[in-house]
Amino acid sequence: MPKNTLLLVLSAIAAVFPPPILQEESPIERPAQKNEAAALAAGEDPLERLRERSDYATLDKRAVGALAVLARARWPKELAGFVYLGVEQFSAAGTSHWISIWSHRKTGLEFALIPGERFQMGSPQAEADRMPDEGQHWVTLDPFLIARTECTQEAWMELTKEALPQNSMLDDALMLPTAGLSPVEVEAWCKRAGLMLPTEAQWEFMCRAGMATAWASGADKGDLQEFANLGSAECPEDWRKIPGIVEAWHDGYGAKTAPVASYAPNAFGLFDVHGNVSEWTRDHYVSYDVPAQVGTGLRPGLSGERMARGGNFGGDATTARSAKRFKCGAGTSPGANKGFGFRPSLDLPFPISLEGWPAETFPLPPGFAPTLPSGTESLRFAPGWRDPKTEDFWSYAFVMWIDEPVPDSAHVGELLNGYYDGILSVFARNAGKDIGSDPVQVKVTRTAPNMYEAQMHAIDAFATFQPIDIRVLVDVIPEAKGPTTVHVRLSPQPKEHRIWRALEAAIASIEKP
Ligand SMILES: [Ca+2]
Repeated sequence: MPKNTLLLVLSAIAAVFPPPILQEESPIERPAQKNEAAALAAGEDPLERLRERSDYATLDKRAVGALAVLARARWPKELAGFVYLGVEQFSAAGTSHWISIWSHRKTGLEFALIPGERFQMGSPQAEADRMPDEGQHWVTLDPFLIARTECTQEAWMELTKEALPQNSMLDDALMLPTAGLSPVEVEAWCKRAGLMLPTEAQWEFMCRAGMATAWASGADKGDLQEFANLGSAECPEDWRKIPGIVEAWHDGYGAKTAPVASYAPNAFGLFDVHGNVSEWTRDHYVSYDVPAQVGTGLRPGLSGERMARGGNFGGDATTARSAKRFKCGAGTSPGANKGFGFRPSLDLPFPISLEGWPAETFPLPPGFAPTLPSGTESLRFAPGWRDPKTEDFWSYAFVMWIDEPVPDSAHVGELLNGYYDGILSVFARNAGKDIGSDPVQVKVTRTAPNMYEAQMHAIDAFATFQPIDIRVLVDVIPEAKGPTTVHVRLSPQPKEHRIWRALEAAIASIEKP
């Protein structure tokens, strides 16, 4: 029997429990906002750093406070709906982060400003009970706001000024999560509140709070006992006989939701990321073979199957893993399932200007590398791509549409090798320099299905005629019909450097000729 159906059947026989007691929160420290803002305002744009370096953005209390103040200048429209409360430090599983806290005016929910970062989504091969659809890969996120708790019944009604829809819990306890509503219903509420659902990638990033382990509480599932309302020893006898439903421990709540924030938060200060209710996400269920969009992490595609994350009061620790993807088929009626709720979020847009980035389009194979496949290539160059005095040096992006099947790792290496041996030899010859007959060596690593990262050692013939090490990211997008699309970004800059964001934007700006 699918777990969904089981929840429906069994929630009816849930035992009666004593009234919930809310955990008292530690007081929030309120920084001297003006001084901090002034201290940082003199330097470079700190929001650039907020986007790139979560260690900078969450390990330094002063910086987090100042960034929060400056964020209001950057996003006046988005943050007008919030009151800044201050910064607070959160610790879990030996990790600590400073996070700025915001109160959402229309709903009263508390939000955390989550820094942007490039993070590894999915589970490592060694994680117990992992599923094949959790392949590990890199996703780049911009900062976003997300509720510290699941949406409560109180917050829902605060906005609508009406009783909850019939499907919901209809419980007297206002601090219980809103549950039993379909993704369409909760999206309508979010829209009315000026909020949205988090993308699946945003959800996993905020859930992990920097932890690569199976749970935000660490690698040992026993630590979840203080951390999550899962299926537990309080559940009815029938539940405990079924594998995958309950853990042997007591967590204080049986076959029912707990008031939000009844358990310890993760290292970003977010409650109930594991358990209580599974949380709807913006994405439909789409394979990780489809690259996540840079910024929001959204994977485009309408499969009809909606994603929910984090597990709920009717599942064991495995079903609540950070990487676990739970899909609800188009034919099911998740709206009636009391194990499903949501946690609203808000994207903070970070448009990247590509002003001054020249674009060019060439037929393939190019004259300098006649062995390459036929097709078309479109490029966008960072303004200083041929100037070794700039951070843009050797930084550009291109899309190739090649009349060949999907290349594998070895073929990606051959493509890069052939391309750069050819083009550098031409540049060297034109400059009257000798860089030898084999100026390029490439080492390719597969980072996810159809995603590759290459280290390219080359003799630079664009400007310096000196050795240079270039990092190259290659995504291959298989097409059902027609040419294979290949995205290539390259730069000698380290992966944290802002140029990588611009290169992603450059790829996104390239349209098929
Ligand atoms: Ca949850």
